[in-house]
Amino acid sequence: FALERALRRALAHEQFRLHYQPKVDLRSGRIVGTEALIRWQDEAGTWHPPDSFIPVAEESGLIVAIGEWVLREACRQQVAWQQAGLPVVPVAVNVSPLQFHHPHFFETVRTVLESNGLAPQTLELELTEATILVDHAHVAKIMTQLRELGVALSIDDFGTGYSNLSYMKRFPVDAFKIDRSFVRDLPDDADDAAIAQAIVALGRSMGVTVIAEGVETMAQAHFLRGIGCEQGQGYQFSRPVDPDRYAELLALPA
Ligand code: G
Ligand code: G
Ligand code: MN
Ligand code: NA
Repeated sequence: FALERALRRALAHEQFRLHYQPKVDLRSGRIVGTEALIRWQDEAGTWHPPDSFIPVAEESGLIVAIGEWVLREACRQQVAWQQAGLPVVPVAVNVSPLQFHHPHFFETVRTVLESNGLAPQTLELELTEATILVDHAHVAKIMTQLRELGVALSIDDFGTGYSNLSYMKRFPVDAFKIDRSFVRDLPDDADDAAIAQAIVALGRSMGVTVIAEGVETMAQAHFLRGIGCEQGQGYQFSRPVDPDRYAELLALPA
């Protein structure tokens, strides 16, 4: 419970920050989107990686409040970048299962966009398979509402969940993010190459954009581009960086 208490304090004392990692068009090299990733520096100055506190936040229910903070902050930042005259690309926010299934989730998203005067098209939500593979009727309803509003939806860590592909057909999504475990050993690993190709083919047949996560080398980027994967994200292009650094990247010509 010490960690839970520390997280409450972190929220109240504004100890969370967002870093941003570009998503890149593999053909042009241009930045076509960005993912907001939470960071926490406690009062002693120690940085905590999200893997160390997001699960606790999820178990305690605090993720609902933290997730709402992330959404507000990402939208506030998006407005600030737009006002600074930077190219407009969608900002993606990770949504955890509890947060998505909270009764007020859709209304929260709608209100945050509206209060920031932000076009829904500039927001994307990253959901995991774990989020969408329960309570189909409710999930489909919320996803449809979000899409009708204009918010883009992507499936994070694609391929690591149940991967019941017939479910995928029923859910309206804009992008599949190939999990980085399938990218790490590209291009040499024949199984991973086959998986990546299958996901790209699936995306193409469904009209869904495919983005590879965890792209760390030129060889991986080259292979992915060769099989028709449209976008990449990873250290090869940029680590997650603070908002000022991200604005610099966005302002650079591709
Ligand atoms: O940012 P990486 O650097 O360490 O993130 C690790 C994990 O934490 C990833 O699975 C990522 O999706 C998750 N994560 C990062 N930021 C957020 C956030 O704002 N909300 C949720 N729910 N998960 C996040
Ligand atoms: O689950 P999610 O995709 O939201 O997780 C994003 C996580 O992946 C963050 O922890 C981020 O720091 C990490 N990440 C981003 N790019 C790379 C990369 O090229 N290699 C590795 N190993 N991790 C990455
Ligand atoms: Mn993600
Ligand atoms: Na991921």
